[in-house]
Amino acid sequence: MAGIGKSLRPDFPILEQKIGRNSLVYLDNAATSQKPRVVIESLANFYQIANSNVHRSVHTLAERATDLYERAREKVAEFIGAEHPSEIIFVRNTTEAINLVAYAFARSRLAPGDEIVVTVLNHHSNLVPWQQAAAQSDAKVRAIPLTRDLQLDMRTAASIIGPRTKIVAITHKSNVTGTIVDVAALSRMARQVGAAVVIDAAQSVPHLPVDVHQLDCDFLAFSGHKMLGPMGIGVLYGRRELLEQMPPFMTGGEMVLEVELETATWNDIPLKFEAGTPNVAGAVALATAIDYLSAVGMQTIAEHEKVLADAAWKRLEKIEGIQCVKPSLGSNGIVSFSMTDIHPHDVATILDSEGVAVRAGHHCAQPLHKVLGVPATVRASFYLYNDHDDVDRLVDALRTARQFFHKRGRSREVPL
Ligand code: 7TS
Repeated sequence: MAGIGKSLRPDFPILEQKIGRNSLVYLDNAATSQKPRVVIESLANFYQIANSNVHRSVHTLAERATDLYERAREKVAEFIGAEHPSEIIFVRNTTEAINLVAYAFARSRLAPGDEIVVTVLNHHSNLVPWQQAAAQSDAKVRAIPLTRDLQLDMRTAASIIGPRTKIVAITHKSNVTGTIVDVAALSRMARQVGAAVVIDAAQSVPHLPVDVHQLDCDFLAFSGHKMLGPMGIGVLYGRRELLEQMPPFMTGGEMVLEVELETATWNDIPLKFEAGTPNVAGAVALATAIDYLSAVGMQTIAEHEKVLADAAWKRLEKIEGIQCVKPSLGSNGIVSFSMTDIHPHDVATILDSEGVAVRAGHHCAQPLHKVLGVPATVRASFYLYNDHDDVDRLVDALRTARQFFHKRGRSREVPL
């Protein structure tokens, strides 16, 4: 099982480098993933043989670029089980995708007294846009809490989702605890009251099989850069019927049909939501990333990460002074913790000096950290190219951190 990490690692050129004297162990995959050579080449290749603007000129390069761009859309649609490619809108990232829904869908539908239901697991990018939309409409944001074992409290969810609920905006997989939310169950509750379901899939689409029909969601957002693709390309899936009804988010070129000096009519979906020149090379390279992930298999990737995280937990739990943020049903490739007397940023700095890249902080999930009772955590997040040697290096580096601070006495306070 741990075999895939070792065999895939040579495909990722960045992992060959040293950090100081140590080989790089990259465990910050929840922030962004590294890119395989085929994706880097796909980007370069687009600019070498196909670069042109899309959907406008008739020359050969323009048709080649348009064809590659639209084939990338088809590939994304197939990857997440969308019914039609027109339900796939290319955006910059998850954040932009959720803002698109909050502006173009929510603001025109919310009335005073309506409620938007979120969860305490939500990343800020699936929380702040809803706060803004609610403030504009005199609506209210309500949050589904966690149980003590870091699962979403589905009983309370059933009492919070009610006749006033217009939108249920949830995280599929937490970027801090790795908790996987039972989206299909929440969708059923939302359907009963006629609310729309928006899924932040930034941490699920890159790491496990995701099918929009199984989840029964209306919108689903994710980022290319967390799934081996380039930065600056992301995806919003939206149910066709809803996208067709919605006004545009941004306006300008490409998203219009007819423009008079004082009025304009809108293009069909998906172009209605893709104003201006899109990131064509990014979309094409994202399609290459999807091919790479599919060849390995999403279920295989999910199981591989779970094996590594479980191996890490077993060892971490034996290190003195470690408080584990570990959901009872597993953390799915994410290992977050804090250490007594050592600030998370100090832990991350020492780990870096040992060549181990992790993230420390609140991971853009401050409400969740309030619930956890700590201002910050250290997070190691695994991906398909990691292996058991990386777990060994993480554990060794944490022991070094422990020894270093024991010698120096208590950690100084470092601001977040
Ligand atoms: N939603 C979740 C669950 C995320 O983990 C992130 C990024 C986002 C949304 C935003 O994605 P973006 O591509 O629009 O920036 N999470 C992290 C993280 O955990 N560390 O750095 C970024």
